Amino acid sequence: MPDFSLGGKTALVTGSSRGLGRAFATGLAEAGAKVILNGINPDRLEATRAELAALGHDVQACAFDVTCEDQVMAAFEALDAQGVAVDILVNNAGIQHRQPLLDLALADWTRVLETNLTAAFLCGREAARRMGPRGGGKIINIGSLMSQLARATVAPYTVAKGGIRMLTQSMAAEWAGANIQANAIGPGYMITDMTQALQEDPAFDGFVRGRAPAGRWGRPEELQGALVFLASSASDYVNGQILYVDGGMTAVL
Ligand code: GCO
Ligand code: CA
Repeated sequence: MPDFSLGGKTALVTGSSRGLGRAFATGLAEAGAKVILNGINPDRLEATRAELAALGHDVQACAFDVTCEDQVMAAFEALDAQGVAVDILVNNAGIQHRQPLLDLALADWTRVLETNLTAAFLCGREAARRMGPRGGGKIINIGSLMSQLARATVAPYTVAKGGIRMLTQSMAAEWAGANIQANAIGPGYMITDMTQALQEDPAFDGFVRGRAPAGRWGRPEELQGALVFLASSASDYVNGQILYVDGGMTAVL
């Protein structure tokens, strides 16, 4: 039996006050990890921290903006000062902006790229600078179906998520020798606030059900098994991969 336990490990999950990030944080905590929650809204973050703590999980909140280099560096330095070492980093923070390319403003393009891609570089770099000297670690970047496939109206998100796939491969190329495994999860269409408008659109809902061999949307908890695998020593020889958890959607036309 390989070791899937995360006991004694500390995980930082960016963008974890709600949505998929919250499910990721919960899954890691259930597997035994101490979890550092992150978000930019301190009140929402504290509310989530209190809820997960009430379930008996070992959680701590760390509010910072993942797109701001100074804040990312300061957050890691603050964790250093507390003696908290991040063994597992989940680069989850993300936003969506749906608009046709012809109408897209540069500011929206940039905002989506910074949040969904540049932030993973910044947090990954700070985490890896510390993991290497300590003997290794795990980085899990959150991709998307759009790491592989495009659809109209979500170009900046698609570009960022495609970039996540290649950032993951670059991290593996550069950091495998330091015993850091960097992999990605590519969630399919999941039931979260971010996809609420899509779920409520009968045409889009029908598209998802028809297009996914599973015939349904995914639930955030259905990503937890893949995450725990990629965060545990069971995946120590898996590096630079993206694991699609999408009800089979990327497997078929
Ligand atoms: C969209 C969605 C995406 C998807 C997801 C699929 O507009 O296509 O909002 O965020 O839900 O990333 O993997
Ligand atoms: Ca919802």
